[in-house]
Amino acid sequence: MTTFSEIAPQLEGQAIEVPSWAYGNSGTRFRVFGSPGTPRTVQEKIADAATVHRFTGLAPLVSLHIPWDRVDDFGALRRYAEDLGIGLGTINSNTFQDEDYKLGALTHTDARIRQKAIDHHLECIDVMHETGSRDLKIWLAEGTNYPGQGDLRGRQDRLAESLRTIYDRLGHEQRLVLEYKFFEPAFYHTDVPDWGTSYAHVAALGERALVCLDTGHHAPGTNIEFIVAQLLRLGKLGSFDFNSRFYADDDLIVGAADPYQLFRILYEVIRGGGFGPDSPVAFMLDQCHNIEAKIPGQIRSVLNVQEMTARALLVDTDALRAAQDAGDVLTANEIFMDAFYTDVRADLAAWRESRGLPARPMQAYLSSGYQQQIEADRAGGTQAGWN
Ligand code: PSV
Ligand code: MN
Ligand code: MN
Repeated sequence: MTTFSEIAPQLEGQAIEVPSWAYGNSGTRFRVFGSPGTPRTVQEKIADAATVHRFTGLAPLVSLHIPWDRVDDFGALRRYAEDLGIGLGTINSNTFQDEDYKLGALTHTDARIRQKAIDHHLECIDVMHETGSRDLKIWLAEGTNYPGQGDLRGRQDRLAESLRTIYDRLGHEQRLVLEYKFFEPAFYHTDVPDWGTSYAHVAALGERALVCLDTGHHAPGTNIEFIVAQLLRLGKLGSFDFNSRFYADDDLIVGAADPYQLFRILYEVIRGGGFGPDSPVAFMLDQCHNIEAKIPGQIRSVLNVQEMTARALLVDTDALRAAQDAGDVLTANEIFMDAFYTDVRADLAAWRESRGLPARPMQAYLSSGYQQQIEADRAGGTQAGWN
């Protein structure tokens, strides 16, 4: 049996990137609920992200969304974040809120609209140079609602061409991660519906193009850890967007709906060399906190990832391999489950304390006065959100 003290050193340096949009107001198509203390500016979102890092030691980067987080001086924004102890991470493009993109952006039949969408991505790359970001994340809201509406093949060809132009503009240290989603907002087909399609495009582009796996973007019952294993095997897993789903693209707190699935995913990440200081895989959250408090929601999220990582590291891999090789089905399963069922919370609390962090980050945040302060300071302003 592997012990916590044996695996603890591997937890050092774990980094989970948080999304700026988790701090703004969000909702469903039925209602967006406001909440006291919600940031009014990108600087306030960054301050909240830095607070999550201060209490957990787990979230050293915040990911930005353009144009939601557009500012005049990204260099100054970077310095602002660094002064607060964090960095600016992945830059997310947005081609889903412009009238021109109703029938497509990078896939559009009209060359002018395609160029407009490409130019937006080139602007994102310019931003990345200022912010020091490594990754450009592309999620496309493109597809069709009705059979016959678009030429499936032609759309793929135009997409490949557009992505090529964007990829060729990347700096040598920069990467493109292409996210897939099997439905919504288009419902008959989406242009990048699955890992295979994303893989086909990034493989054609080159080494610095990789797949982004959003845990909420699969059909129910999909074996996501298998996809993780396969992409790592192919050297093409670039990043995760972690969240939980029950029905659709729910964007709920990671590990809330199915902690065992998160454990299984993290086990494959570790197994495939995707965890640790030299790993090319970015761990990000892609979540919205529609009804719960946002900063505590993010604290809970990064702690869930840490907790399941610790449990996955506890799998006794030598014993597991021996049982697998011996064809001992039940022992192999038992070894796996033993690690999953191990409660690591007390060990993690003591470990945090030994590193100068609060043993219980959630309680420490709630009694810190930060929430009361932002509620007082930010009263009366226009809150940021999905805008
Ligand atoms: C829409 O599905 C989405 O949730 C994607 O997962 C993106 O990563 C995110 O929005 C931000 O653009
Ligand atoms: Mn996502
Ligand atoms: Mn999504």
